Amino acid sequence: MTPFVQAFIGLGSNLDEPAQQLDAAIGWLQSWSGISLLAVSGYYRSAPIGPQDQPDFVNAVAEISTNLSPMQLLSAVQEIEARQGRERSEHWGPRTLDLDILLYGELVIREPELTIPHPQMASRAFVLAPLMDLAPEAIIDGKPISVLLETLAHQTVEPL
Ligand code: ROI
Repeated sequence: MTPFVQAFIGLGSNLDEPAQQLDAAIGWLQSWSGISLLAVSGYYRSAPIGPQDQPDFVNAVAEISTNLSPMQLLSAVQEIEARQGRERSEHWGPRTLDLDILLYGELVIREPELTIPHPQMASRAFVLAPLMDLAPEAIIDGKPISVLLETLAHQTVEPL
């Protein structure tokens, strides 16, 4: 059996009452077998990165402890996305719920289905701002999260 590992999940939504989508996703994480919810960041409103012709997002990060393997955790978050009506249609398009595994302990995975740490997190203020609430001392790609965030000051992210 896998020991418990501390992990961080990024949450995002820009459709169908985004803040309520995040509330519901937190509820699923809280009740999921093999997952303990440790903390949730504040909710942040962010301008869309990528295609601009879509609503603003609401983003947050959840800190969990889990004895699920990385692939089991990926299945769990995909199941939660599906339960909340996520349709995988448009790449980088609007979505009711997006859950990304950001960090899984100290593990580094580079598989076609799963890359941890999340490959784009270091360049996305909508991930780093909420993560900063929970892990202000985190080092990502060898750089302190606070330094990374300063370089991304042009990306609009504000507390909801
Ligand atoms: N932009 C923001 N601000 N927040 C997101 O969660 C988000 N998710 C995405 C893309 C479309 C890349 N842009 C985003 O998947």
